[in-house]
Amino acid sequence: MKKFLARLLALAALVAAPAAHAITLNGEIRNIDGDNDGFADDLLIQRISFDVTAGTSLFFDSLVWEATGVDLNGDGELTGFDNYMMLLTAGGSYLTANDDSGATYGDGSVHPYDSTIGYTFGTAGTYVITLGQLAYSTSEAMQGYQANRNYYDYNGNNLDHGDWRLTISVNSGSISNLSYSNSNSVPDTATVGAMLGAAILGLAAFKRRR
Ligand SMILES: [Ca+2]
Ligand SMILES: [Ca+2]
Ligand SMILES: [Ca+2]
Ligand SMILES: [Ca+2]
Repeated sequence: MKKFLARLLALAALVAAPAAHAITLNGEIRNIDGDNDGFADDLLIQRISFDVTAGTSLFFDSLVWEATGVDLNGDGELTGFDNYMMLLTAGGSYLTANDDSGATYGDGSVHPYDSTIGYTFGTAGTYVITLGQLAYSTSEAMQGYQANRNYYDYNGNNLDHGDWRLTISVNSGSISNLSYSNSNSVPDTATVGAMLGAAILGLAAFKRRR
């Protein structure tokens, strides 16, 4: 009877657990004047902050390398760079980082240069995931740029920026207060949620019309 009860409780927990879901963000890196010396000669490192509850398990999956000539993220451009991701606490303590990954293909990636990070957060709090061109230090991740470094596309395309897409799969726990500012795609971090919502609604409406 005890065994049966335990099994029933386990089943109830399984049913009550929220289904895994994913959040998709898009942006670009490009040269900016990060050190304010009057020259846009510093390379942006995208910073995305978020809160998690204790025990939250996330999988960060990037898509940046459109090596097959197919516009994988549907932004009308073919770009690519060898990206690198780093996970830190809001205070700047390094947690983990990844350059290349064999687990990157679930989001449509075609090249292992697209990094991934899987991480389970033991402590609730605010954390930061960063995405930039290989490679950068913890202090560069915190300031959000690499000084005196120019962007270059992977195959010499005459582009001044690199597009990226980041899919965050929430395998357990919860993520909130996702916020990032991207100098070209997102004007105001406070409106990111609203814009994402509007974009999703817009896409749904577009799909319905077709
Ligand atoms: Ca500068
Ligand atoms: Ca593209
Ligand atoms: Ca990927
Ligand atoms: Ca890489």
